[in-house]
Amino acid sequence: MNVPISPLANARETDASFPVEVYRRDFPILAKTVNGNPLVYLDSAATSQKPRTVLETIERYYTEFNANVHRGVHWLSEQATRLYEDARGKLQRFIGAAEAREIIFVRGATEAINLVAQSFGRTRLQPGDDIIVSHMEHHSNIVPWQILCEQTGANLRVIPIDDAGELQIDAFERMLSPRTKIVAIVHVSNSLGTVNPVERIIRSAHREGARVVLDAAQSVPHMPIDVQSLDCDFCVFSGHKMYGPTGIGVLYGKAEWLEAMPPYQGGGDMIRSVTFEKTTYNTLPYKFEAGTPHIAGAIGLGAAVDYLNSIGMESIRRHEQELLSYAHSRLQTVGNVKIIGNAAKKAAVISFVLDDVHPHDVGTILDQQGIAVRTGHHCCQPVMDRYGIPATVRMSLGLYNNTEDIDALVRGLEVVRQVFGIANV
Ligand code: C6P
Repeated sequence: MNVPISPLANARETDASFPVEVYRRDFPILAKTVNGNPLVYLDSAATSQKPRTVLETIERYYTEFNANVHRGVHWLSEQATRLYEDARGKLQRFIGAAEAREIIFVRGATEAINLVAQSFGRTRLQPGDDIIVSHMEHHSNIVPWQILCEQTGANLRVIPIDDAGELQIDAFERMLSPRTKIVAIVHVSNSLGTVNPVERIIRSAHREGARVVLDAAQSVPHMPIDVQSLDCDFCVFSGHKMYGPTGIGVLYGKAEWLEAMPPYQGGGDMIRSVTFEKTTYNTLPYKFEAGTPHIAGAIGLGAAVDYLNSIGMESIRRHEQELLSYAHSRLQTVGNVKIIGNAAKKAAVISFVLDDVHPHDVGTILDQQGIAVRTGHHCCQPVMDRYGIPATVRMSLGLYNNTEDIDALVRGLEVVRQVFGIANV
């Protein structure tokens, strides 16, 4: 096991500078009981829970300011527009983008990747060009590129991963050539937890003139991100994994690329003028926000950003790293557990299998104890194929998790072992 074990890894208490019990009270759902047990929520990689401030912000928007944006001269519309654009500014500062117009509100990471593939990719790729992805991508960062390859005659190349779940960077660098047009890479793997060396990947790709799409769906909620210092060309993430609402997410793109890209969808708000002879398009970011946007979602996401800033992303990262180390060491005490993904740098996710017990059975027995984990292929079938397994059990962390949650999981797994008669083997 390569994950560095922090001095606190075997202690029951977490860092006193991170008052997790106080933060837990911000999340009303964590007070629930499920199947007669206190809820233990270990599925934040699928979606995070929402703090009260986000819930209240959305309610307040609908009760006090609801109107369409960019369309009305009336007071309510001006308020809604101001709140919506304020949210854009919050997202800009949160990820260190140079300008607010580089933040495009979309439905989530999936829509953002499809937008880049169809707008940026479709107009630039030629037969014989290469798009590079890695073996650990989410289906959302594979299928849009496969569709683009079918449309343009480009080839999809895949960076292999090793047994620990790390990218084979040398293989990637050998793969790069002047034919490489796009490198689409996940920052933190949702199935293995691996934190990829994206700074090096971006530098190497740029040396060959390729553009980099960073899938930050599992990194933005867990660590500070600065898109300018990373120098990625595009960065995508979903609001619902970072304590915001569902149905809202962000495409960040460098203005020079977004300016040059054609619209992805046509409709209201993305035009400057329309006649039957010719339509001209709006400026950034509106060119890519056709139709009435998810106004409440964007404003709710802005509230989530305020909440994260009030705690501090570096503090969240440290807390989750300590908890991850604790979870790794505790899970290793459970007989018959095999962790899938032992990269030296991991974040917030541990996938594992328990002998011959199907992950769905593990998940069902844990659920009976109020413990929520995800089981299955986690939208990463190629990762499962790489390890020769159909599925894993995945526990994933949010800022509200504590050592008690991990202890409950360990106790829950002992119950699974008893049910399947593999205890004390
Ligand atoms: N992963 C999980 O349980 P959307 O669905 O658009 O919000 O996010 C897609 C996505 C893209 N990239 C990565 C790395 C992801 O983890 C996800 C979503 C969830 O792992 C749901 S499948």
